[in-house]
Amino acid sequence: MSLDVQKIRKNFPILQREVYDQPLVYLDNGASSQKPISVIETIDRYYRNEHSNIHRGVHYLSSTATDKYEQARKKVQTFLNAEHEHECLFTKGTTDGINLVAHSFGKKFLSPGDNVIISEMEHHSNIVPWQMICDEKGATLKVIPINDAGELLMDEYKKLLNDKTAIVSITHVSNTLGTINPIKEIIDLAHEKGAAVLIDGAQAVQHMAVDVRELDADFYTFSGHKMYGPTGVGILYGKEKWLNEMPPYQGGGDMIKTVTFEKTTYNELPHKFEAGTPNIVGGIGLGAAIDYMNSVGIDEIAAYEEEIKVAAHEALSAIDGLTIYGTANSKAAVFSFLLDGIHPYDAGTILDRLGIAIRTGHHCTEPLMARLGIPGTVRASFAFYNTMEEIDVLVAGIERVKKMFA
Ligand code: C6P
Repeated sequence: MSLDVQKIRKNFPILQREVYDQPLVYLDNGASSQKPISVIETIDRYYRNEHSNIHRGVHYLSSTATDKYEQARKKVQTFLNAEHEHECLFTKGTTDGINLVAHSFGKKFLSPGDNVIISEMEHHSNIVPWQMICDEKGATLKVIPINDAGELLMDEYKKLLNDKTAIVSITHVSNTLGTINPIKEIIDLAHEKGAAVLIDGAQAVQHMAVDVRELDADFYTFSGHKMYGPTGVGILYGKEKWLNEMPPYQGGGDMIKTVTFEKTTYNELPHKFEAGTPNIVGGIGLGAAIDYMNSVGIDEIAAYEEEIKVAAHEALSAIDGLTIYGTANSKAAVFSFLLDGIHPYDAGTILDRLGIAIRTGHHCTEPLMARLGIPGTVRASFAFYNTMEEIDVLVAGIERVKKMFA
């Protein structure tokens, strides 16, 4: 095994606790991951010793807080291999990043008769902002269908793309199915038609290395809280050429150069898109999460999670009456499933009592549920701190659920 998982688990205080007198088996990492002590201590230290507003003061605390925040941006730049630091914008999270692009890019570059392409497996965050801006601009929203394994139908994508496609917005990894989409091919095909591409990386950056330059992504967005960082902070990467041309998303302090009642001029990147006092501790905490992931090794994380995925797939597939939704060739360690005749909510409630935290419901992918013809699923989503033994605990828990409903 490539990682010393028991050692890693000691870095996560919450993994030592019990719920209902059972050891916690945390398999809800797709919703939010747990935090290593280095991130917790960074946040604690910041509020005890370092807090001040940033980009504003000449005093010691303000300039050190500013330096720390900007160092975190530099870490993000390296993490994504972006060309410039100022291409990495701090946001509230993935939802905020997608809304920023939809409303700012959409305002400038969407015209009546244009189209925007998304897919059938998108999270509501990558559907609703596009519906809103398409309605406003008289543009059409087109949807790439999937096959029964949960893979995008690339031939259908090629048919949807045309000269009127302004932007394609696709998830890198499906939060419900685990499918890893062929985003390089998606980006290249879009670029052939002159369309920009936004990648929703909410379920990707915690599992694999992402290189926005190699991908040639126009935009790439993710949340801090799913990659071992704090809540309320995220990143939107955007190519400099787009960010320079796009109008600000919000107005306020920090995003301006000069203001008179007659006219305002806007600040340079990245500040043009960061109005108001940001989530300073969130940004610094996100930097600490990147340091933590680097210290474990992103390739090591990916390799170990692949082992977990193979083992979990084998174990879950062997359970009688269990159907897995999402069997793509290329997928992450995310398992949505249903048990014959048992409502996901009932299964989730019983598993919870056994100390197993999983998510139930539509996972903010209602159109995907409609495509699959089901109301929801039980979802177990793994992280690199999960163990092979926890797969056994999950399987035993599922058998217990089945027995209770037999
Ligand atoms: N999915 C899940 O349990 P925010 O809430 O902004 O951090 O992330 C939104 C989001 C966008 N895209 C994808 C692919 C996502 O998975 C999520 C968040 C969580 O699956 C909560 S609904």
